[in-house]
Amino acid sequence: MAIDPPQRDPYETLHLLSELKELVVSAGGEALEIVTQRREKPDARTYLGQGKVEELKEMVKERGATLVVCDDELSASQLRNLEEKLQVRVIDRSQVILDIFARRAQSKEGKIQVELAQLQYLLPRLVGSQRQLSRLGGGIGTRGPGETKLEVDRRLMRTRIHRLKGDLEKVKKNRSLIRANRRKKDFFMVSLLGYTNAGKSSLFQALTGSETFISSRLFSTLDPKVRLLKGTSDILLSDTVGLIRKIPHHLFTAFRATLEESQDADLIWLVVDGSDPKALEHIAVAREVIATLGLHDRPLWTLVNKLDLTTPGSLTTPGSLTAPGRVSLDAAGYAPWLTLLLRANSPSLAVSATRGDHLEELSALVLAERNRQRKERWEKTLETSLPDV
Ligand SMILES: Nc1nc2c(ncn2[C@@H]2O[C@H](COP(=O)(O)OP(=O)(O)OP(=O)(O)O)[C@@H](O)[C@H]2O)c(=O)[nH]1
Ligand SMILES: [Mg+2]
Repeated sequence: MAIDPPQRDPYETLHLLSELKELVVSAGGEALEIVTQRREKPDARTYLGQGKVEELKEMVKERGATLVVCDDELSASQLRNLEEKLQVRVIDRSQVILDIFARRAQSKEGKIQVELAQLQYLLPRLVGSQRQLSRLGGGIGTRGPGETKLEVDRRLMRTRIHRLKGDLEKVKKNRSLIRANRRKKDFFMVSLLGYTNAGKSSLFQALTGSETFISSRLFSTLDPKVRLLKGTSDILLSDTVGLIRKIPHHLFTAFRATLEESQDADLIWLVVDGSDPKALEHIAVAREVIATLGLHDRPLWTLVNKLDLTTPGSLTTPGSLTAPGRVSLDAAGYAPWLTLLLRANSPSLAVSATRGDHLEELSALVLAERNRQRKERWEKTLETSLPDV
């Protein structure tokens, strides 16, 4: 559910909710109904208005729903009031994302990060609340490495948070040692960043030949992976966790250590799903994160992926009503909006990780970029070491 403010384009609300639906599915749930209410701002007590809550209650009963998910973050009292009225569990978007992360966490580092984010999210929501976590039962938002620990009291939660932060520091140190080692060996580092489901891991797999977990569910990758680009001995690709809009704050902080794998990037590939009507927005979200990580000064190429899906037959043109069959292709054989996307984000290249389009070209371009950067560095060292005349 979400409110649909009058100043917002109604399609925008639907897009937000269809992404929320994807998140619910990725967390192992099934979305039965979408509920929106046109109003300026959320009701302070129950998020939706009184009448709408009643309507929702009926719907929950009728459809046998066991969970209500809100796209916006809910306060502790909104959660409590809604649960009381609806008689089912209510969670928000952040909790769904946290839950997916908890399911996917494999490595020790991933587990620490998720548990930390879960505890930090829950702590303020327990204060003054009557919610008893132990009574919540199963379902989305209750799973994960933190599950049993969530039943201990707040004081213990704080101690646990403290301990996890310490553990994370150790992980960070370890990572930076590995990175320093890599730097010494003068590897050329390419970091793949981008919205979740853009195809980063698919591209990584195609270019390195190493098996990776790939799926149409959101947040398939949590742990960063680094491998050599096929046919080279000094170019490393690093695949990392996907991004999403409104990423829960604590999760972002917790996963910073993971994202910092990109800290040494000599080149960033911003991977985007070119067949997604929201491609432009996904690029904006990724750019914001890249800036937050202090990487905006690095050379960045936009890789518009899933070229195989952007043929006129399957094309979804953002904001336009052009009938698919009537899109005329330009000289490059691309639909006009794809060319616009490429131009607006240049340097850029359209690729298909699964069909292999332009991957050889991409590898060749990386080699050239590595040589260019090396030459530039040598020239700089030469300049500084030459005596003044
Ligand atoms: N048609 C098509 N599908 C692709 C292409 N590249 C990736 N996919 C599909 O897109 C989905 C997501 O791919 P991933 O490689 O897991 O995406 P990701 O960016 O690593 O996603 P996260 O790890 O969740 O951030 C999978 O179902 C892939 O099979 C492509 O070039 N064409
Ligand atoms: Mg991935």
